Amino acid sequence: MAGKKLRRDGIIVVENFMSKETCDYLLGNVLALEKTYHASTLLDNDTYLNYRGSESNTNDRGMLDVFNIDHAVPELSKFKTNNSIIDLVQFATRKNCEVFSVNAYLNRGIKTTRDFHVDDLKPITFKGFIYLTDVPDNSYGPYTYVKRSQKFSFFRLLNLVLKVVGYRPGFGDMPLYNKRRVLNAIGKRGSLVLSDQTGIHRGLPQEDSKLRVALVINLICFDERSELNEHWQKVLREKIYYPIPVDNLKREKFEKSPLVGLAHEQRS
Ligand SMILES: O=C(O)CCC(=O)C(=O)O
Repeated sequence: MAGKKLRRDGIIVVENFMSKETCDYLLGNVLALEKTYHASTLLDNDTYLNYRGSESNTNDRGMLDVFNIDHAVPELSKFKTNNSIIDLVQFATRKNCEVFSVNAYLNRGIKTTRDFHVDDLKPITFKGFIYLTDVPDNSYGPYTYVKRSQKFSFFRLLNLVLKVVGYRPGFGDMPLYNKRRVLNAIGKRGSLVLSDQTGIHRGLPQEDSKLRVALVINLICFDERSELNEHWQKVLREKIYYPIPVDNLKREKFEKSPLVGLAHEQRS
C-alpha cells in the first residue's frame, strides 16, 4: 500500500517510524555537533559540517547540513544496509536501490530556503527524511512536495521551455508547478518523509528561532550498477558523499560529545 502510494505520488509520510527516545538521543548528537563547530568543518572521521550560503549562493543561508553523520554517530550506519526504506523505494521504482550516505539537516529560523526545484532527473535519487523534532505546522519549515511531479507533466514541460528561453537559469529550478498538489509534510518527531527527488520540492521558510532537525537517508536507483558514471561508482564503493572536493582541506579532530540532555533543553 505505502509502496504503491510512493510510486504514484512520489512521496509518503510514515508516522512513528522511529521511537521518540531514539529521536531524542540522535537529536542530542546533532545539537552537540552544532554547538561544537560554528563554521563549515571537515572532520578526520569523514563527517563534513556544511553551513550553507556562506559563499555567493544565498539559498538556505545558515542551514547546517552534516554530511556522513553516520561516521560521527555509528548507530546510524544501520540505515546503509537492508531496511524497510530500501524495500519501499525498490517497490516504488522497480529498480535496484542503495543508500549511499546519511546526512542531518538542522534548520533554525532559516528564511531563504531554496525555491521549488528538483535534485536530479537521472539517475533517480530518493531521500528519506526522519524528523528528530516535531514539525507541527508551516512555521517550522516542513519539507514540501508537489505530488506526482516526479512524472512527466505539462508543468515539467513549461519549466523546460522557461529554461530554454533563458529564464531562471539555476540548475533544477522549477518555478511552475501544480499548486493543488502541494503537500506540506508536517509530522511529529519520528515521522519518515520518503521522497523521490526527481519530483518538485523545497523546504518552506521558517519563522524566527523555529527549529527543525531531520536525518536524511540518501538513496540512488539503477537497473545495473554498471550504467552509473564513475562519480556514482566511487560514491557507491566508498558510501561517503561530499558536496565539494575535499582532498586539499585541513581536517579537524572529531571529539565525540553526545550532549543528549541538550535535546530536551533545546527542542521548541
Ligand atoms: O527540507 C529541506 O530543507 C529541503 C530539502 C531539499 O530541498 C533537498 O534536500 O533537496
